[in-house]
Amino acid sequence: MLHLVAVLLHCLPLAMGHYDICKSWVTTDNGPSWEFYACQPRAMRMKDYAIVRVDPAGITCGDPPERFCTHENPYLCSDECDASNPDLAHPPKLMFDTEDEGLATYWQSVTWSRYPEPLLANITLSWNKSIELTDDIVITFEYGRPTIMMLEKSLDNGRTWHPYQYYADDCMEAFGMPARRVRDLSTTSANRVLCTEEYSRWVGSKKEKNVRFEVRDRFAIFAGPDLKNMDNLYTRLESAKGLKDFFTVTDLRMRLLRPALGGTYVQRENLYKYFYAVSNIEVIGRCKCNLHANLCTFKEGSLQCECEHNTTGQDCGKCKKNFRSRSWRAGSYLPLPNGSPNACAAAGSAFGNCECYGHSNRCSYIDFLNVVTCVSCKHNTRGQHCQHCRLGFYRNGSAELDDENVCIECNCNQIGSVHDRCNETGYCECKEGAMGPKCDDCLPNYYWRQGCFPNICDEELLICQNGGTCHQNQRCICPAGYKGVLCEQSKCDSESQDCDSASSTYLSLPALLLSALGLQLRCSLDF
Ligand SMILES: *[C@@H]1O[C@H](CO)[C@@H](O)[C@H](O)[C@H]1NC(C)=O
Ligand SMILES: *[C@@H]1O[C@H](CO)[C@@H](O)[C@H](O)[C@H]1NC(C)=O
Ligand SMILES: *[C@@H]1O[C@H](CO)[C@@H](O)[C@H](O)[C@H]1NC(C)=O
Ligand SMILES: *[C@@H]1O[C@H](CO)[C@@H](O)[C@H](O)[C@H]1NC(C)=O
Ligand SMILES: *[C@@H]1O[C@H](CO)[C@@H](O)[C@H](O)[C@H]1NC(C)=O
Ligand SMILES: [Ca+2]
Repeated sequence: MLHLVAVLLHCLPLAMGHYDICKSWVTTDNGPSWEFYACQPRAMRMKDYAIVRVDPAGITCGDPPERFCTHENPYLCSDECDASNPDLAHPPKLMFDTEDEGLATYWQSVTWSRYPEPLLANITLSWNKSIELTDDIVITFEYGRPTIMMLEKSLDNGRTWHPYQYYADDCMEAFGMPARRVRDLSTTSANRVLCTEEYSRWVGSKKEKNVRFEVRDRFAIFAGPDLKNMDNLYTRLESAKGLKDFFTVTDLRMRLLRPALGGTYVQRENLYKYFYAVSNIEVIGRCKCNLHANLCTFKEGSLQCECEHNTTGQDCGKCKKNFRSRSWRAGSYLPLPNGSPNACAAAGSAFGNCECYGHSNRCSYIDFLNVVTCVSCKHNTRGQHCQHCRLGFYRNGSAELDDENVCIECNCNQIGSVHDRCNETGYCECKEGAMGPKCDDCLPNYYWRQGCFPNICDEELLICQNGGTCHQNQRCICPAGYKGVLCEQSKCDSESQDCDSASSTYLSLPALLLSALGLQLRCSLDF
């Protein structure tokens, strides 16, 4: 009987769908205990949690009130958008509401009255949480789909953006890209960013309203047409570099670049029929919890994973305090079907009291010293407990000992420093003449030339004499007749021999003329 319960419990994860429980109480031959599994939250309608922003300011119609018409009825421009009248207003929130059957509510832009200046609008959705797409993004346009648009994504809360998909009725003309279809991608190109013409051509504004980002078609490359072979998809998500991240976003941005034209040309005499109208943006996905949570809740304005496996953080991306005896790892879909929880372990539980501050996954017992020590400390740490920084690194004062950033590279200037080590505040030991935390500067009266060398001349103490000029603190350029490091010696002061023989090479033109004259004079005297 007990065995049967165990078997049943064991099968539960599969029966209830994939990876939806994090642990279960099982009975084994050694008695009952918890068993842990990789787990993930259910997919949700993410549009309910997004913060939306529409740019530029003033792009939403109705302020001031404006008339518009449709491609079907281009000369009956009697529809009105008026932001101050709730019945005639089209604010951004109408892209996210639940609609009554048949009655579309939509955000609408101003009309293209400024043609030929482009009509541009950005719709940005932000979650302040990484989410993994599990189904197609579907953007529903009323009155025709844009003839040019672009979908962008961010993975870092909007700090950086990347193209996700290009849409145009003529990809080559709009983006200089050949048109491709997601259905034609292969296992090695499933995460390619492409331009598609499927959703931009004019088919009549009522017939086909949706613009898609095809997540299912890309999944189908691995899981088959009906997504029957999800195991293969999960295996691929673990092994193919960048594939998981491809489906992960924190923000999405639709850049609307040219509205529906309803024909080949823009009719200048009737610009009231060109605008954007979006009635719905469907984004189905799940919170990214690194396979450490099966619940994700909306708290304090953001989605947050309810972390298990003794992890913590918005994405369960860290080990909880006192559970950092080995470094944090994401759970894995493999081995099928339950995956690996890769749970964080309490300090002192798994390794006979050897704390490694999360910088090592392994301890070893050194027999002759009778100590347990961490093996292969990562993150530039070293020591029995990975508690020191490696040589050439120093302790990050604002990071805790179990932080990945705990050790910072000294970065000593190779030429200016005695060695590549530094003190606890990151100061390197400088050679003579060098200064600065990294020894990449020179002391006053030194100049940099593959290291710091004392000035030969300068403007203060070592001034070139007798009208000489100082060249890059390295040498005095002396006027004719002077020599010495600071041009302090007259050439004629010393042996006259030197003065004469050197003179011809250094003498200026007037001086040459003079000496020539002198020679002549001497000659005439001799006569
Ligand atoms: C839309 O966003 C892009 C950046 O992704 C920006 O370069 C562009 O100026 C924005 N357009 C408008 C109309 O705000
Ligand atoms: C984003 O989420 C984090 C973690 O939940 C929270 O601390 C932060 O205040 C949120 N930021 C915004 C702008 O909502
Ligand atoms: C997490 O820590 C608790 C003790 O606080 C322990 O009972 C539990 O088994 C741990 N979970 C995992 C997955 O290691
Ligand atoms: C020091 O640690 C903090 C906290 O993790 C981190 O934000 C910062 O970037 C680190 N400093 C350097 C120079 O790596
Ligand atoms: C590191 O060296 C700098 C420069 O010599 C010094 O100012 C600083 O106090 C030193 N820091 C420590 C912790 O010794
Ligand atoms: Ca709507």
